[in-house]
Amino acid sequence: MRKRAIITSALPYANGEIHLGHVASTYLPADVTTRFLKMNDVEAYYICASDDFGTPIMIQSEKEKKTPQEYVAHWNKRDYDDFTAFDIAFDFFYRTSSQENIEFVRYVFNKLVKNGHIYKSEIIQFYCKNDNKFLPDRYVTGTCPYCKADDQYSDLCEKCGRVPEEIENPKCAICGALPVKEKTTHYFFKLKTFGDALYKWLDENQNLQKDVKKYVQNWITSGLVDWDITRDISWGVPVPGDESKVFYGWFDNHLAYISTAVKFLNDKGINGKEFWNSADIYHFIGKDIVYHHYLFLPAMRLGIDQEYKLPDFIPTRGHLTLQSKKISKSRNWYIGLKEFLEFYPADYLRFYLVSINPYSQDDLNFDWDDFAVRINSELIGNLGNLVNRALGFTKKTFDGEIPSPDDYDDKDKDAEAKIMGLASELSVLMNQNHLDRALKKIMEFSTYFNQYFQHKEPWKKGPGTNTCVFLSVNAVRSIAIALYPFLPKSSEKIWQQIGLSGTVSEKQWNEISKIAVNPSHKLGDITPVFAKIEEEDIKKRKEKFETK
Ligand code: B3M
Ligand code: ZN
Repeated sequence: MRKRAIITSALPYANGEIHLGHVASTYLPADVTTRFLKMNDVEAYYICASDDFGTPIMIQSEKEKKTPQEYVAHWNKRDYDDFTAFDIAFDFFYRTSSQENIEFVRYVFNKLVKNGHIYKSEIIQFYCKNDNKFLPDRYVTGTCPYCKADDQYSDLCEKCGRVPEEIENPKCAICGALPVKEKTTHYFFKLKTFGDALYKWLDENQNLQKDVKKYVQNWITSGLVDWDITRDISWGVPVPGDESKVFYGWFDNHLAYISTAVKFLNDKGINGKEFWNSADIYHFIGKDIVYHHYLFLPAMRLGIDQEYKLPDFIPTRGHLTLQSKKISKSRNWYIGLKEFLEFYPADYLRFYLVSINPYSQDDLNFDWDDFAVRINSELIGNLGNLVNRALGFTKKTFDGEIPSPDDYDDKDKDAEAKIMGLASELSVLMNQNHLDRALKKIMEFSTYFNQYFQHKEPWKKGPGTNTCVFLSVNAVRSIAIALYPFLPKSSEKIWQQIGLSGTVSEKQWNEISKIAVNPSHKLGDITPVFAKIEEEDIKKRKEKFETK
């Protein structure tokens, strides 16, 4: 049987445009990984959805005088279009407010009830008398009870990553007033009772990042608290048997990973549940939602008897800062994906964001000058140069026809070995999620062949010229394939210029290490694959930020 995989990335709130911060930590690494898995004959599907429910969306749609349904439909489409323009190739992009998800969420709740993991409890909730609203989650700000960080939302401390039981010094986030406390009845998930099982699961899963595991296990050791899973608002999945309440967004959203995948697969005529349970499950996330993905999500799956298996990989990455400052939509300190792509090709951004993004929780920084330098000197100066040189020289000197190689000297043998070894060298890094290092390896391979070409001086047309041309064009072919998960458009362009048939997307990964451009093959038309970023241009882009 072919290996199977389901890849998800954190579901974007249907509440605003996608910006560079989103794609850097989640969507791009997941897209690169999916493309890589597909090239390795894994039956892999990349699944995502808009995250439609919750108080912020309800309040914003009211402000815009739209129904919540209209409001989320708008953002669902816009986000999908922006992702597509960035060559994020979802196999299916759906929504948490789908009928399938609503039914699944209610099903899971009922099963959790049946298994004894849910209880009802009267609680005191913050209530704002100005706004006549219960104030859940982001609607109260205050001081984190654990790390004492100020100005944190009541449902998540951004400093220490924990979910406060009760925020200190509360304020209404809408009007700033001191909220009062009112009684209401909520449903709770017994997260506390899952501490041991979660600890064990983390211990046993060797694919999870060690440092993340460690601090999640520390949270478990210092004591979990039961989780309030309902809200007194109208926009959400209604609680079975208590329909005036809805589920908290974090109860239903991650269930859409499953319901969306299952719908997609069932529609294809594949048994979705069976597929899920025999696949490697990947959830790509940013480090701010570790708590939800390493505790709530697995606990809920344990609570329904693992009817759907737990994740194998939860690749977790840091946040993007912009010109070394924290991205903030409200302060307009961000770069919208759509706007960015009006100025530069998707592949430039993909190249830059993968290059600066290690497989860790370290933050990464978008810097306009650094972006221009890396594109101009690395992508164009190194890789573009090799492509141009090898293909251009063949065109000029051999009328685009690959010559038969002569005998190999030591340099040629070494160059050939480099090609033969590339696929597996890259595989090791890709399988460990070190996408940045894999991309760097491709760049080193390109540097190597630039030097090889330089050393061989084929323009002197001495002995060994044919071999040099033959191997260099083959190296360009290897690059075209290896580049595909990272820069799909450029990879296809290079492929066409070599004059090869079909598309790279149909190629198998191990093809990277084959010598498959044969003597007397004819190259296609050659034009520069990349265009340099001009200083003037970057200056203009930067101006917008320098005035802030
Ligand atoms: N919608 C976005 C975030 O907190 C949130 C992710 C849901 S993943 C199930 O980054
Ligand atoms: Zn208020």
